[in-house]
Amino acid sequence: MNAESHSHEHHSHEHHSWAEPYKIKMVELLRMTTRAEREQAILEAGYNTFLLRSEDVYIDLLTDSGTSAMSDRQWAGLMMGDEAYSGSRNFYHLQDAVREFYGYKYLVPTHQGRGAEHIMSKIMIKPGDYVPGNMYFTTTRLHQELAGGAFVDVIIDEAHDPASTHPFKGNVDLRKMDALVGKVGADRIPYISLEGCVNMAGGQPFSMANLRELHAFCRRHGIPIMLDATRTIENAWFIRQREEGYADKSVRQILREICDLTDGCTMSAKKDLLVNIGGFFACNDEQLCLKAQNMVVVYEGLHTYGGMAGRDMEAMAIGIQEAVMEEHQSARIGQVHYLGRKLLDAGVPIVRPIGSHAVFLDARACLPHIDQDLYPAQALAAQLYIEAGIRSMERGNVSAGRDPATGNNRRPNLELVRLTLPRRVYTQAHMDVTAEAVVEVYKRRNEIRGLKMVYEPEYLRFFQARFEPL
Ligand code: P70
Repeated sequence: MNAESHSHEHHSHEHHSWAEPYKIKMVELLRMTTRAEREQAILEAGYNTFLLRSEDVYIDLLTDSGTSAMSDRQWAGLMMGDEAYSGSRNFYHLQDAVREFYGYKYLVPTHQGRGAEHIMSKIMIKPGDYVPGNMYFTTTRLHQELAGGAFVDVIIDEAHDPASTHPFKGNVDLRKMDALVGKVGADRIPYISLEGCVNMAGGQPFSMANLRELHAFCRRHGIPIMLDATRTIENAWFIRQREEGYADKSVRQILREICDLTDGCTMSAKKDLLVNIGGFFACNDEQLCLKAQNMVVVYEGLHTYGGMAGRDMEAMAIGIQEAVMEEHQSARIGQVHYLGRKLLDAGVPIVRPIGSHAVFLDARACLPHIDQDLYPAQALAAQLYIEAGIRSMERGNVSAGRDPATGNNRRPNLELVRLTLPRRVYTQAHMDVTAEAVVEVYKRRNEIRGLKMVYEPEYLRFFQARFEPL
């Protein structure tokens, strides 16, 4: 109660400085490089930041996935790993934590998020089905397609506009849902995939009001809501900050309220849950759980570990408890917003509002002279690496891939470079250096040229594609 009211007081002074609710016990030394070394490294990496060696990177903002710092308690949890093949005590700890904080009855662990997506897609989607979602995610959509389904985007239009300041750009457009049901029929829709802090839209939350409306709609039509719970705790924090009636509720309460309006989830625990590896599928329906348990032994591992070590499950169970702490989210998202505000103040075009886990540069606005099929965001990410050894990730035309029907690049409206912040890893000075480097690159934006793709793998091409400068 005391801690609760204290942190609320903290929130009401939104413009005061945020601070980390931890101190540093161990550090990892970084290697500094010269500009000439970086020019060589990115050339060898085919101008793809995924193909750089991490030792050649100074500040690694490629992803917040599996890159966060675990706490001393989580590290202690690793030592309590029960590595029995079956029935590990750590599985039961994790199941208890998922039941307590997320509220789902049944838990099926997987090695990471896409393992859970694979299993859910296989057990729920029939060939010819349509799977609506509040914007695509790369791995999620691929597994839907591999199971014979077609993804349908039902996010509000504002989400595709980097300049729109709508506070809940992750919302589902109920008219788009209604139109889909009218067109294909509810029996061709196995579920709607609902993501918190929508990654490809810039880390944008949905509102509780929108979820409640969606829930009513889906109940009417018998369509389950399957949550992509990867960044839902961060979504809960935004609801607390922005939505009428939630300022006095805890992140923990809001998380439960979200999950209670859904039927199950897939989870990449490498984000919100502060672990380096892991994921799960969870649901309330026993029959669905039995199907998932049966599938997990084919692709991941026994249903009490699903590809994780016992120690990983223990670290995750502890991570859940740390992730719902108000002061954790306040510092985590506070740091993202600190970096974002610096770039806004310098006039650099970024996706607004600033999201949960990253600041997204609007490469289309930065580099209007580069056609989208010459991959402006890919080129910008390469330049930022050359400038200061900062690694970011393309989230534009390369990530979106080709339309299976036409074979053409999808040319999405959002052509972005994501500067993603690991949790509890970098300092405010790192944010200052990052902002300075982005501003330097932005100043010489007119000299930046596009790229030609010279190697294109079939699936998830952005991971391994290679480019040459024009
Ligand atoms: C990222 C990572 C993973 C992710 C996610 C959402 C909302 C599922 C997953 C899959 C890693 C990544 C993945 C594909 C392309 C680029 C980067 N996102 N749902 O950096 O989980 O990686 O554990 O299999 O964000 O955003 P996993």
